[in-house]
Amino acid sequence: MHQRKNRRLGLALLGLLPLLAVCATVRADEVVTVTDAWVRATAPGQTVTGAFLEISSPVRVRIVGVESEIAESAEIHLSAMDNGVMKMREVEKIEVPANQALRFAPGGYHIMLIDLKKPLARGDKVPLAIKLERADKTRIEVSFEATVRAIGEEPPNKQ
Ligand SMILES: [Cu+2]
Repeated sequence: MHQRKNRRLGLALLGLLPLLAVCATVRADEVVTVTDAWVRATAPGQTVTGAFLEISSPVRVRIVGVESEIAESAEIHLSAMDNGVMKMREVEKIEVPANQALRFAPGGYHIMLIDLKKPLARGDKVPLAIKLERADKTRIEVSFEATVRAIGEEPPNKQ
């Protein structure tokens, strides 16, 4: 079991060698960027909502968790059509490829904020954190603020 793991890790590291040679001084936590972060406003009585953003990194990282102090819990979700019905499911991790922005958008990946501690109105700022794992398994966290947008005021879909 252990040996198998080590071999896989060895292969992963070999794959990284050319990249390390090019950017040996780049540290993922200094350069992972989150842009266009926004949260959908809540309707009266609503205790869950979604957060959306774009994340990019010059080195491959893996999203392994999300957090916000305004919610009891937060999960990474993926929405998808299933027999004509939009459904969402929890995703444990997402790979963010090097130099290729990954978009969280309505109808796709989103951060689900569950059991909100207060209602969210247009213009509110929501603190969020994304936990990331580097190729060498060390972890970093990116913290940022998302702006609450009113329903119907969502940014146009870029795709
Ligand atoms: Cu969801």
